[in-house]
Amino acid sequence: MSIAKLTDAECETALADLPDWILREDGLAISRELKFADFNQAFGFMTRIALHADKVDHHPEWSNVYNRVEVVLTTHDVNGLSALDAKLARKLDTL
Ligand code: H2B
Repeated sequence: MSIAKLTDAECETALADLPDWILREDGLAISRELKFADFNQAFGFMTRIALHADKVDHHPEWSNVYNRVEVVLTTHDVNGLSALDAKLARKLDTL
């Protein structure tokens, strides 16, 4: 599947819809930190995202410490952001 890298203007438009996400300084990734009640909630969230990510074949970079999950989204295939990152970010926001 071929996917296009978002232009700067498209990144801005996408981020306007994603207020909890931060554009990395180099403009090639977005990130968000999520906090849960405990590890069980955090890992349950990661499990649901993992199943979704594999289904859509677009995977987050992330780390977890106890109740905290740090997520970085980027599209390796275009070396930057694509519509897939915006879509996955919205999915994370809804779960
Ligand atoms: N995830 C992310 N975040 N970026 C990609 O470019 C990507 C991916 N590519 N998951 C997919 C898998 C690709 O490697 C496979 C072959 O479709």
